[in-house]
Amino acid sequence: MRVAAPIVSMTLLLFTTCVDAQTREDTFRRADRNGDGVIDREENAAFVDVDFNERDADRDGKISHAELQVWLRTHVYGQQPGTPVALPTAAVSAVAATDIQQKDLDGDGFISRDEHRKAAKQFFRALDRNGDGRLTHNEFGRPPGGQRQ
Ligand SMILES: [Ca+2]
Ligand SMILES: [Ca+2]
Ligand SMILES: [Ca+2]
Repeated sequence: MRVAAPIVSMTLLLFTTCVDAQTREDTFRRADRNGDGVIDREENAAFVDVDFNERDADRDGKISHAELQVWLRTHVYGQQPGTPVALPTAAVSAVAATDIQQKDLDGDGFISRDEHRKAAKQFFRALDRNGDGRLTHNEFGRPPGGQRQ
């Protein structure tokens, strides 16, 4: 059975909903490969894996706390990779630690690809307000629990 794969991580949303509409826009466009304004299941699956690979810098199949901090600094604000964002180290460290805590189901201190997929799937469900397995631009742009228009 094919399972609908998820799309963005909790961490990304946490930051982007608080901070930066442009980053949300960029993320949506990256995930929406065929540009039809909807992120479907196949696009989700592809995006989640690419997203994992970006975070797992040393390609050992696990996202470490250090890797996640680097990723947050270089991706969260839609910056070019390698252009660190001036965020307080303690804040980035805390966000990374919280993210790992939430996703690390086996408690080894790392986020595995499988754990990443599971978390992203939950998140996708939260965003998919009408439950049709597709994310529209409108659904994507607002945090779960946010107000409907
Ligand atoms: Ca699409
Ligand atoms: Ca790693
Ligand atoms: Ca783990």
